[in-house]
Amino acid sequence: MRIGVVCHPTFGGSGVMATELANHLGRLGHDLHVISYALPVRLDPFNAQVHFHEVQVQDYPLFLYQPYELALSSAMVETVRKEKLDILHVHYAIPHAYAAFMARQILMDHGVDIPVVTTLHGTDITLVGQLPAYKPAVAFSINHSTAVTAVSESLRRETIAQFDIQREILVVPNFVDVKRYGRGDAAARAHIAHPDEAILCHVSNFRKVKRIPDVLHIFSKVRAQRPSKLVLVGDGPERLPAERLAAELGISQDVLFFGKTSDVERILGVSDLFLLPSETESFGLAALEAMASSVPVIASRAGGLPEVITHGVNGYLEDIGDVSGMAQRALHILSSESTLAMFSQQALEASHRFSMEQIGQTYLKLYTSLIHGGEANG
Ligand code: GMT
Repeated sequence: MRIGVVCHPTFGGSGVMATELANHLGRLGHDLHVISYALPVRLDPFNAQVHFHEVQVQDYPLFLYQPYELALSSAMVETVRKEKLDILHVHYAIPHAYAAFMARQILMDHGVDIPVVTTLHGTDITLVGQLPAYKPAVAFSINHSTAVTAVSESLRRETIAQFDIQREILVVPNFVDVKRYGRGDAAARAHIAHPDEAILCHVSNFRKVKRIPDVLHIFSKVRAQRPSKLVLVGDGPERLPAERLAAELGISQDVLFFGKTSDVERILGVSDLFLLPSETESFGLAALEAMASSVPVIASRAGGLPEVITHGVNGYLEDIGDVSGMAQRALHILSSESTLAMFSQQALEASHRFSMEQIGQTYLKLYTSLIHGGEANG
């Protein structure tokens, strides 16, 4: 199959999912053409089946804002025609689903009718998609995609509740390549913490929705009861305020800001607990990656997180903002080696429900049915 993929190239979960899916399908022998404004971080340079096409945005002094969607639609048209693509899969509705609709219309004038799959990831529906400047265009492009998938049942329901949706939306959850993750040894751990210290971890793009202050307050309460370190991976607008809050709480010496590192697997591999107290989270790919590294998760009972984490089995879910409850749960998991080992083992087992092989097949089946004119969902 010849598949076009459109995604944001950044560290966010939708770009990671799109890229890992492209890498995986490429390894299965399909031809993948990834279209974006920059090389996606996780795109495998050693996979000859995966090709990158950069969107060229032309500058012109008349414009205050350069028309990226136009350039993207043109790049899609050009790539579909040149590479004879069978299908386009766009990740994150804004602006990709809208640009894909235009590309499809243009291609029809060239006698090409290409199916478009739109995958909704989260804030394209729950936050950005709600802004009046985008909402009608998001609803329109969801209704006019050939097929639409959402990464959780919660996101599917939210989309239907928030937009005037005239079509079916399939749930295809995110996945993890469990082979990439594993436990690090004592020597690796020693780089971060003393042998008697627990290692708590958080990975995100440090935006308000992640409730970074809650991460610090939970850690501060845990640290008051037992020696521990907090590793923060990622960067974004909430990072500087977080550094200030850590100082105010007097915990700076035990909070390590690692920024945008590509060593997430190794860090998860030495972590004991993962914290994700988000305001909303359509799925929580970072939590799934932690679980694949045998790390239990303390999270908020929000969005699609209960579809990934089972309360009391591979972590705990508490109300949004309940930092005391989350700290208590963290301390319980860390209370003995056997409790931690049990939660860790159960986290690893749960991650296998979201295997890359299985979800990859689900997407391939969807593509096949659409290429052959099927009405997979609408
Ligand atoms: O909003 C973000 O955090 C970024 C966004 C993205 O595009 O990367 O993340 C969303 O998509 C991820 C991949 O499907 C999900 O795992 C995240 O839960 C989701 N984020 C939110 O819903 C806040």
